[in-house]
Amino acid sequence: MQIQEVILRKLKMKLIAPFTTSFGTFTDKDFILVEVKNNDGLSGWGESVAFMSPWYNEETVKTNWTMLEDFLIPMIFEKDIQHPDEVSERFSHIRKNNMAKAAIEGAIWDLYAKENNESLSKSLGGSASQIDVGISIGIQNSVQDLLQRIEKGLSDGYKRIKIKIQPGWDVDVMKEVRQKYPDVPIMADANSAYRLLDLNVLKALDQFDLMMIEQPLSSDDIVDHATLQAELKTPICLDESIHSVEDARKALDLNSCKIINIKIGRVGGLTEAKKIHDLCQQRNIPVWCGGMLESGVGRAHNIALTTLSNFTMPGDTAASANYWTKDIIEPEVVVDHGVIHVPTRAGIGYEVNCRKVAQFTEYSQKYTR
Ligand code: OSB
Ligand code: MG
Repeated sequence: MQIQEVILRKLKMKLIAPFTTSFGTFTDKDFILVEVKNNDGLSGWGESVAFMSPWYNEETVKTNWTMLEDFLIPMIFEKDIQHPDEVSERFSHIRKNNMAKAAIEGAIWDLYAKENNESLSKSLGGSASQIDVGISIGIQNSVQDLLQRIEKGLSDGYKRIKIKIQPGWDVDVMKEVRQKYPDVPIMADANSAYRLLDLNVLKALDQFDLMMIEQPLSSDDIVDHATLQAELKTPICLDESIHSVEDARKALDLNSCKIINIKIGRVGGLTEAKKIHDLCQQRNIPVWCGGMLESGVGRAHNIALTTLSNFTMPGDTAASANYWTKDIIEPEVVVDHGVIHVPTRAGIGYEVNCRKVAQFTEYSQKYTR
């Protein structure tokens, strides 16, 4: 593969409803869309999942733009690529900046699949024709609002409900949720809002028979999580703490978690995501695909990754309509009885709607080999 041109676009899309986590509230989604073009004018698409502020990890839209412009794009132009697995290898002497790396690596994977006239799912070694999905519900203003959101999620067919928690929005809230929905598969995501000192609160969540609790402790921790897991019945799932297959190996060696949430951006791309998937499969650790409020492009990458065989738990890749009035892909991602039917067309399997992209683009820059 020879990449002839890269186009970066900064988009802003309004979320249908604000999304609140323990680290902040999103009303809009600001992100970078990456387009890579080969000699034949074929395009591959990738999406950076970095936010405007460094509150989920240390990256931002601006740091990603700088990394892409100053380092990653020039490295892609340096020499041809035989296989997308070479991209993460080529980037390996640049520390972290995983979301920036993943954005362009994802575009190259899409282009590679299109050049081979096969689906991205197939290029990655995936085989599922449909994937199970759940929904992630942000912190609400009232328990009443939360119960309404759960009701809507269930009537839309989602296979499990993830509820964001934080100190003061946890045990009492979950009690009411369980009263109304005793049997629904429910999990909690704390986004690092607790410390070991909060053990009593976290232990109190055990009574609700949650599928898992996601990232209860610090975003960089795997040691305290091991201490906590030994005390909890509820399985811990790590999100923020896992940036690589090496991180995953260490967390599993320490028994810091029983489940891993794989996000392509957080781990630096699809190649690393596959490695984590494979390691977890060997160790009998289930994985599922996390979400970062992606547009259709990032969503399509998540869907392709989720077709690998150890993605045995419903992911966070909900329907386009859960986030956007109008997504930037055609067709949009739809969820039918809690499943997404995996597209079989070449590459990410959805057409990027250039008119919509233009409408949401605030600025863009073209780079030529
Ligand atoms: O921790 O999984 C998370 C959204 C933004 C930042 C972090 C997270 C989330 C979600 C939403 O839980 C997942 C989605 O619907 O895309
Ligand atoms: Mg999470």
